[in-house]
Amino acid sequence: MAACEPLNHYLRAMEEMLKQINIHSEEISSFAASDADSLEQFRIKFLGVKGLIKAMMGDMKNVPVDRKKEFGQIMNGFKNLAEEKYESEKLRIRQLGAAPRSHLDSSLPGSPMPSGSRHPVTLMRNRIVDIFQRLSFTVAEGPEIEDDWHNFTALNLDENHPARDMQDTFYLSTDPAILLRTHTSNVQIREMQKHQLPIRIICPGRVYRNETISARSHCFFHQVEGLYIDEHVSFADLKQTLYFFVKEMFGEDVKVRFRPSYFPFTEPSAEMDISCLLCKGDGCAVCKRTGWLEILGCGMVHPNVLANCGIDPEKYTGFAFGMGVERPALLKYGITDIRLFSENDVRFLQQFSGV
Ligand code: 2NM
Repeated sequence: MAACEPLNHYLRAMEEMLKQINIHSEEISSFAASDADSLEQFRIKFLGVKGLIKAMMGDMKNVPVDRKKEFGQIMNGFKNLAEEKYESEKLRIRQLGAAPRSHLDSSLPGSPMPSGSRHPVTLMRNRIVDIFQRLSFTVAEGPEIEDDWHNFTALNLDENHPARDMQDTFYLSTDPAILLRTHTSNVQIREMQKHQLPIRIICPGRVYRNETISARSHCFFHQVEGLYIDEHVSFADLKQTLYFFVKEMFGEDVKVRFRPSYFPFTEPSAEMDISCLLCKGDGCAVCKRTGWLEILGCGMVHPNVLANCGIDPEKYTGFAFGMGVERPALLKYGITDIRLFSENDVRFLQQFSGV
């Protein structure tokens, strides 16, 4: 009996270890780490240098020699179970950390967006258009690619007018003649053709002329043209409308003068000057020592133009005017080269603000 005592002791120890392995295997299988801390606790408990598995491996010496192999396999399985659980939980916790975090405060103000600025030509065009809108003019727009009739013929320019020359106009085709409009008057022609009278429109837009590009002129630029047609519209109406515009645009102190001129589409025609904004009329380099700046052309719409659009010139009269946008913008902002307007250099553009 005495010889059996140590063997029984070993067997009991081994049975106890198998029981422990069963209990802990269940614990390991059902383990789910709630955070990195609880995962670390798991690692220390089972896989740490002073952990359960290390301790049980140490107890292998109590296992009878003929059971060592079997017990070793059980121990290895137990260790793998713990290690695999640890790795899979580590991965899961890391993915949880990468998910959107709920502590982000969506009510905080966002990072500021740098605000852009309007183009100086747009600023000047809007200023001009706004003033006429206050006089009940409405904005009308039309095509930049136009046929010969709407750009020239309807406007009373005969077949031999120099503006029709290839030297001055960009033709896209000659038969039929399709071109880039040389003024926004094509919009007025198209409005008159609708026969909805009276007409009171302001027409801003880009126009094209085949000119040598320099500091003072470009092959495209911007215009604002206006048209008012009704019964009994007179030259006095034209003058008062443009006086109002000049006062609003350049201030009360600015002086105005009309000079007789010629356009095929108006009769009589005039050009309007304002006293020089820089020298107040004394004479300087900007006004070429004249004391005056030419700002627009105008006149009473030629009866032929009204008739071309199907409007009875015996019943209706009207005035029209046209001005460039770049020239006054150069003056207002003290710019000396018109080419800056079309180069899109951000260092230039970001200097302008306002609406
Ligand atoms: C100008 C000067 C004078 C003008 C005339 C017309 C139309 F279509 F009614 F005949 N539109 N624009 C006109 C008149 C334009 O620009 C310097």
